[in-house]
Amino acid sequence: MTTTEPLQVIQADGGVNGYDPQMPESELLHCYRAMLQVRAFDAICLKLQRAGRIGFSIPNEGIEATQVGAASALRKSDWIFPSYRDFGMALYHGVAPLEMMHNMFGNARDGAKGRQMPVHFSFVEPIRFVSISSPIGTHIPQAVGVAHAARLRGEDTVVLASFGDGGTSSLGFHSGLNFAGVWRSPVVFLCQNNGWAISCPTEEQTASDGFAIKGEAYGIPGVVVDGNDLLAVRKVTLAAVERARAGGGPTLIEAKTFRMGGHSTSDDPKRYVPAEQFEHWKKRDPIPRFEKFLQAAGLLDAAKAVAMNAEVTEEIAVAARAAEQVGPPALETIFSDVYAALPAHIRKQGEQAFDLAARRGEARSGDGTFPL
Ligand SMILES: Cc1ncc(C[n+]2csc(CCOP(=O)(O)OP(=O)(O)O)c2C)c(N)n1
Ligand SMILES: [Mg+2]
Repeated sequence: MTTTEPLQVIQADGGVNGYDPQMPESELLHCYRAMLQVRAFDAICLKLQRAGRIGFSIPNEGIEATQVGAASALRKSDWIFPSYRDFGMALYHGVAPLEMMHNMFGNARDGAKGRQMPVHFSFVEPIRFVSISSPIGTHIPQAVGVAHAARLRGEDTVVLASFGDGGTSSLGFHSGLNFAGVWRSPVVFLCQNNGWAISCPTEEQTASDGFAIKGEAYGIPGVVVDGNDLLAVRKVTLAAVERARAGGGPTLIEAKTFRMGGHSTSDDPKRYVPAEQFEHWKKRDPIPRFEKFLQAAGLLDAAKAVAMNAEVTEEIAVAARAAEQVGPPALETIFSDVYAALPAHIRKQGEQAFDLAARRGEARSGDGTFPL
């Protein structure tokens, strides 16, 4: 029921042993571009954070193929319950980097009005990308609930719930998988096993033989895949999505990968990750690996790769500059989106807050009126 050897498609020389991904050239290049976008977004956010221009960011280097490969198996009508290391799924589905940068700066155009941490994105269009939740694993039963609701309504929607190896120790993982198994919910669980939960290594996380096997206790088949092989991740995710859509129930995918950066910009992984692990995984970088495949298939050459990289980096840099120009959300937005009709005592508190901000010279354009 559970596979143990990670499925691979792309070989060291870029060959695929006759495998046909059944993706048009434009789609393969779109996947490549989305991975470049993740890496550029990461690199620029790291610089912004180090320069004190944003507060925080989450590195994704090394896991781009897992995010993009899995996202490519979904329809726009499906739902994503992501982990905080999954924004490549949003980029793949066409969320504009500028929308994401508004969140990184917590500015007035941020969809969450600056109330979320950076990287805690949520989007309704072009795909339902549910707000990342910081408490690990809490989104797993929520994803199952949405999948169950879709089934009750007779929709053919599929839900992807993504989490890390550390997420499998949460209560949400066990209750979520249990009910998904009982209800045969149309949900795909994606465990990104990157070997670490901040500084906790896999061997201290679980005594079981990997993570895919954990599905068996809940009657859910498990599949292990090479998470740095975009075509392999897409292949297993597509099979799981199609099974779920056809009423076949959930699947637990374990994607073996590695984060080449810190847990967050507040972390220094060199203090706990052995240097050999970085060297081992550097040779397995998912982007050059996919480049080799594209080159072998005659879809990419060095000049085109350089040009795409430059174009994507410029796109993200332009987005960062534009988002930084947007001011912070107006003070009154802390009173919005909660009440249909603002209670008198809240209105009074607001007016006092606006008055105080004005007297201190802290009021900005827009502060001091209720939009409600
Ligand atoms: C319930 C809960 N416990 C602890 C934390 C602190 N914390 C944040 S990220 C993290 C590690 C999660 O590791 P993993 O699930 O493997 O994901 P990765 O960061 O490796 O992608 C921890 C322990 C938290 N956010 N929520
Ligand atoms: Mg992890």
